Amino acid sequence: MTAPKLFDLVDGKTRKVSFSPMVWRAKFALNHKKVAYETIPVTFLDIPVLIPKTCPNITSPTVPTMQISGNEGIQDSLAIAEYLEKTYPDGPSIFGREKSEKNLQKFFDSYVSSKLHPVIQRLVYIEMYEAQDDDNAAYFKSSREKSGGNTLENLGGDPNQNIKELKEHLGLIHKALGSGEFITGEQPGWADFTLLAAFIWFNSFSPQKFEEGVLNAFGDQVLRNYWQKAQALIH
Ligand SMILES: N[C@@H](CCC(=O)N[C@@H](CS)C(=O)NCC(=O)O)C(=O)O
Repeated sequence: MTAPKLFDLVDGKTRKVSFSPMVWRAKFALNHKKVAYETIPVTFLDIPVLIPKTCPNITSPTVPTMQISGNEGIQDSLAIAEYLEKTYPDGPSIFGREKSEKNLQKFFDSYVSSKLHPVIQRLVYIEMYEAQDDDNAAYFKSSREKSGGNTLENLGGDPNQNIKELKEHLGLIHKALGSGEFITGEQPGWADFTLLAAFIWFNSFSPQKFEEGVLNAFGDQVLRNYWQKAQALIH
């Protein structure tokens, strides 16, 4: 079997910073299954051009998309993780062996996507814009302003209010991590991958706000220890 190829979103300026939370979910899943893979770095503007060229079955391209045998592409982070779980059943499980575990992890995934992603997005709109080259910056600004119905600055809102809201949403997670384990116990799983991927996205664009809004949010070491332990999984 040839190594799968993962389209990986990078910044327009250096083309080196891999920041997409959804791509990171897929990378964690690949690493967890110990599957060797290649990455194809793409900027926002490369996505609609390069993905359908390589994987003609993908007609509304987004990242992550993973090219498997032939030119077939699998799109969507959860679909990629489910494909890996099915294709490599003997490796460590991503979702847990019981259906109930998978259901709970999908619930956690929804919590991260619906509660943490919007507030992190507001906190890093400007930094994401500034990390792009001219063409990607123009695309990022116009696409987000069109869908959000406001300027990037206004979409970002009040940073202090955002940090406060982030802390509120992290409260239950902080409590769950108090045991010192991963969300899924001794071994990390899909729930951890969704959370850590969101942290990577935030930290890539604003290490300072990440420090304040996540690592220092609760006046103890719980989230810092979790982040530190997770570094071994980030590659
Ligand atoms: N549900 C999809 C979401 C994919 C998605 O929205 N990806 C974003 C990057 S995180 C994207 O491709 N954006 C392209 C754009 O904004 O032009 C998944 O989990 O993979």
